[in-house]
Amino acid sequence: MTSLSKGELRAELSRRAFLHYGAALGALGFAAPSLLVSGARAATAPDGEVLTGSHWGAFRAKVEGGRMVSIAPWEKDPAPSHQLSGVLDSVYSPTRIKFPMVRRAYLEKGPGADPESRGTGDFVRVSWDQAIELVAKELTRVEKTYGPAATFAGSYGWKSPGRLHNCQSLLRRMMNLKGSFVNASGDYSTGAAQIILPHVLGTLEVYEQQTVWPVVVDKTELMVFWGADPVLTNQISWVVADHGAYPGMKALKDKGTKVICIDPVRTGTAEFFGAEWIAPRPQTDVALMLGIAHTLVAEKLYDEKFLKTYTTGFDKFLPYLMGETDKTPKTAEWAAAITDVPADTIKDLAHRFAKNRTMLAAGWSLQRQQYGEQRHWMLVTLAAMLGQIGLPGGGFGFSYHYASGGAPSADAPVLTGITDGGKAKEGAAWLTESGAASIPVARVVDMLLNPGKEFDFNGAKAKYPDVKMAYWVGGNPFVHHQDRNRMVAAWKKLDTFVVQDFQWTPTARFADIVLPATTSYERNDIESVGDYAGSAIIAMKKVVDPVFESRNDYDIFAAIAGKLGKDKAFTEGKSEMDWIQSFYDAALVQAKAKNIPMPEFDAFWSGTGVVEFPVTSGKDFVRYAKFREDPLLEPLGTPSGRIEIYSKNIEKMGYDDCGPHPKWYEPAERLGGPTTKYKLHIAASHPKSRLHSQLCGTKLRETYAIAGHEPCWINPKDAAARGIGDGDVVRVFNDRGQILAGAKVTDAMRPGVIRVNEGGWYDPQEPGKPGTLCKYGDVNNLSMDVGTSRLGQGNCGHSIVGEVEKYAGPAVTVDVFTAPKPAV
Ligand SMILES: Nc1nc2c(c(=O)[nH]1)N[C@H]1C(S)=C(S)[C@@H](COP(=O)(O)OP(=O)(O)OC[C@H]3O[C@@H](n4cnc5c(=O)[nH]c(N)nc54)[C@H](O)[C@@H]3O)O[C@H]1N2
Ligand SMILES: Nc1nc2c(c(=O)[nH]1)N[C@H]1C(S)=C(S)[C@@H](COP(=O)(O)OP(=O)(O)OC[C@H]3O[C@@H](n4cnc5c(=O)[nH]c(N)nc54)[C@H](O)[C@@H]3O)O[C@H]1N2
Ligand SMILES: [Mo]
Repeated sequence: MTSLSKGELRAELSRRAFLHYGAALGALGFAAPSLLVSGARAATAPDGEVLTGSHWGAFRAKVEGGRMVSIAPWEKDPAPSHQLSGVLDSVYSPTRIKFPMVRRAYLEKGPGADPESRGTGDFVRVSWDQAIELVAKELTRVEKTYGPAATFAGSYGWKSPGRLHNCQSLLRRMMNLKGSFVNASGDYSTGAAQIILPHVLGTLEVYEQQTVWPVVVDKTELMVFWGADPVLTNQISWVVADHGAYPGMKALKDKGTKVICIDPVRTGTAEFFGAEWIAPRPQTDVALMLGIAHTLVAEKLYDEKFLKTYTTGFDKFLPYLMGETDKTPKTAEWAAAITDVPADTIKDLAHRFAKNRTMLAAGWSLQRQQYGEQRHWMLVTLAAMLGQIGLPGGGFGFSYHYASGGAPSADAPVLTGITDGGKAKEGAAWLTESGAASIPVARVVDMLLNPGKEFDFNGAKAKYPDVKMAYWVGGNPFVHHQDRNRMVAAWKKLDTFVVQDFQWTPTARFADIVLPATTSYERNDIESVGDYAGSAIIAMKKVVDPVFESRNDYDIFAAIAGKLGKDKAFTEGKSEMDWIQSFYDAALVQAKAKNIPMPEFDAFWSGTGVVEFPVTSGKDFVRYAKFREDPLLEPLGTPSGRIEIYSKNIEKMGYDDCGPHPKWYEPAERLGGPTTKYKLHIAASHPKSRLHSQLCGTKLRETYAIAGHEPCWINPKDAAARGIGDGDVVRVFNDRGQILAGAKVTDAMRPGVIRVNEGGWYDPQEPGKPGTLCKYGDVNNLSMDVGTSRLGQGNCGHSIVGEVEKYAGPAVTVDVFTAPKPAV
């Protein structure tokens, strides 16, 4: 069911997780040759104003002479994102891919030729016909020669919203018609948490609705943002952003509710709330939580009755907490030595958590680290000890920072979308996606480097397939994946790498065949507003005609399917508007059955292009209230029906890196770690003015880049000790790689921690050369490519240490933000 959106995936995965762990046991013709600067093209999309949607929210685009000239947020958006200005620029930026292009050596000598020239920008322009032919032939050759598990189409990333032009579902739809492929499961966001939490709570939890903001505002006395920066991260959603968390956050602030931020950075959220700032050493949060838990026990502040009624296994966890099993009581003093948070502060947190109605709202950075599974498990354990789970405004919440979790859900029908047409496989939950084989998504480089190697994943064992070809759409792995140098080496193993995007990303530069896609503003589509709120269905009407020779993902895949003799099966004989209407009509049927007012399709599409839904029962939702009321009739989807502080299923797996109860594990490297070589932790957080790497190629970059590089935030003490001044060009490095960045000296950083946001475009000085300097500042040159543990196999993008120095080398030119020369 990879065709589902992350929102639907959320519900679907929860359902599967429930079944698994649950009580039951457990688009083409030849396009007109491109003359074409966009403005010169005859406009079929009319001038005027068009309402559409994006990850950054709904907006009205103004079109003049066939060109989008300005963007204004939808008037019903309560908190529009400043990033919208970059969205306009992204359509016309110099990074746009104009034509299909093929790497010269590949075109001349065939698959696998001269892999060293990947990334050097030596491309040749080809016609669409030639490009489609090349791709179709290669798909066929690889399948015939090496079998179904030699093509990787587990392509991951933040493709644009839209239920039809869902490029990843469309890729897999085409691949399923061809034969089969290697898929990927999970995501980079919550790789560890989404595997551990079904064992603990019976749901993915990370993509579930939260106790709603109005209840939090009313009842919460102490709000704790733990490794979470909701003011920054709620700007975007997987579907069209509703921004419904912002009115909630504002009301909480206006009420004057006490807020604590536990974060190595004094975040924008901390500043917005005027919060108390507690800055532990990164990666040590489990120790902090254990110190608090120990204090609760030592001072008899924990809720024994709650533990007895609603949880299992506390008796097996307690001896570890008190040090009976390992002679190390996890006292506040013990925790202070690891976390660098004073023991008195830790005890004080325990007292205040117990005394107040406390909401522990955790972000996901915590689990994008080695042993990441332990963080959310221990946080649930701590919340269980406090006994407030299921009470209005108390307990824990793992999505207050994401897609406006906690914005009340509307009574809305479910909007379906194009499917990948694959048959779900029977077996372990993580294997149920279509494909000949599946790997945990962040193990892709490990897979390429180690064909045939056995790996563990959530109790199962499997072998890596031997992949010869990869096809990527709607993602930017040469920015999002960890340890760039290892990745560059692994990629040399591929015969063929096809990339379909609308911009010359670092990934597209490393491709053999580059296919130019349209942006979602160049085609018609339909989408929901709000992952959790589901407040509306919106028409994403075409704003402008395709820029240059770009084509819709749907049309590209339909053409490839056509070359394979499968065009009817791919299109089912439907046009773009037929598909869109079919999704709308399926929602309309549900709406009628539930008496939810919704116009007929034609009235919707030719009218305002938006249907809003009312909020009724969703407005006072309290997570786990039903379970608290009646744990027998409303059991959790865990084997015991309760919160599992000890998991017998995990015990059976026998992993040494994820035991049967939450535990402190010393990571391979961390700030102040016993064997750590480098003195600084590098926080690779999500950026305020981008969505990962998206919009990095736009004018927005000029608002934050320092001396033309990605910023590196550094505390004044750390800067002074290294002779670094504000605005200096610095070199950030460790044994894995080196990048340039621009120093931003600020006391918002905890000493010992520097910050370089993820998503900066990889700009290698010598493409393909191991260890080469990244000229712009892609932090994933420095991160490590290991799984969180054998259980979750998530990525460890937040486990980085390194050093920084004033850059003394020769001046460099950042040139990743213009198209490679032959492609201009
Ligand atoms: N060190 C470190 N690394 C991290 C993280 C971290 O915290 N630290 N975070 C991780 C997380 S949580 C995530 S989710 C990933 C994000 O990684 P990605 O999702 O890969 O990042 P994006 O920059 O959003 O890339 C989306 C790409 O899809 C393209 N695209 C958008 N719409 C379309 C479309 O309609 N058609 C086509 N063909 N292409 C389209 C965009 O142009 C862009 O190149 O990064 C991960 N990497
Ligand atoms: N503007 C914007 N919003 C986004 C995104 C984006 O790219 N841009 N990406 C979206 C996506 S795909 C996702 S998955 C979410 C990501 O949401 P998160 O994973 O929650 O975001 P991060 O920025 O990785 O981390 C949040 C905070 O955790 C802190 N932190 C890092 N390490 C530690 C630690 O060891 N301990 C503690 N206590 N704190 C730590 C960071 O300093 C940061 O302030 O955001 C979403 N929202
Ligand atoms: Mo993510």
